[in-house]
Amino acid sequence: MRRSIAYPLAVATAAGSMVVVAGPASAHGYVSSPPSRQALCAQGAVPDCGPIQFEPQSVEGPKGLRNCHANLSRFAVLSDESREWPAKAVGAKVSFRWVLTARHRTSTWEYFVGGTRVAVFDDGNRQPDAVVTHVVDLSGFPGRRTVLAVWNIGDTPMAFYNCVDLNIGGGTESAPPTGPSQRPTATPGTGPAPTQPAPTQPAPTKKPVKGAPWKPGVTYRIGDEVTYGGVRYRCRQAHTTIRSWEPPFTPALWLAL
Ligand SMILES: [Cu+2]
Repeated sequence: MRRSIAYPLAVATAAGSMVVVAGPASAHGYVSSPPSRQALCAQGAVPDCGPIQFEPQSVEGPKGLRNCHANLSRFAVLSDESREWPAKAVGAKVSFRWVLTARHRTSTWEYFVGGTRVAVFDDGNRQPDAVVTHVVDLSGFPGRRTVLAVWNIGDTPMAFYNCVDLNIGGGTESAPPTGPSQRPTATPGTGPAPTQPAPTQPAPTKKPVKGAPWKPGVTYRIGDEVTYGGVRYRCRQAHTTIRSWEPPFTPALWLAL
């Protein structure tokens, strides 16, 4: 699309590595939470994804497709089921959060499980906010599922596609079990049982420290403050960061202080 905002994608990170993407950067939108496959690639949670890791917002294709990569060969990894895509444990009602870097007029947002459309949100060709959240009832689809989330653009024939792997049911959002729970067994006759270790905790979430350097792969909330390039920024919209969305290039997300 021509109305995209081109964020500079050649950004020197603090580590000194250089991200270079050929051609104009197209910035559109993707599902950041629960993390879509492209978000997992961008966060580095799934390695070796190829170019999608630098532009998770760019899985764009004609309307009506029903796959994860919008028929784009350079993003084919997104439909590779041999990858072990981690499934986020969620309750029956799931809040899908999109981060949009180009707020295109929108006809509808659709959510599919298998061949079934489980939810549709009609925006009536309006311009959405930079962060859009939908609550979708997935109680009819327990267990491990791949949800296809689609953003249908209002003024072009195009749409954006996201596959989100979920483990649906079983209460609120929590980390998936990391293995059989360890239970110390007291050997009879050897005295008191060993001290019970703390029960398995959910994986610690990266909690931003106020004023700490901006980092990719961190979930920031409104009001969080970071430092980048010697400038302090305050988060304007909750989101999970990716490389190439450093605060100077994402005014919709960060307010310079
Ligand atoms: Cu666009």
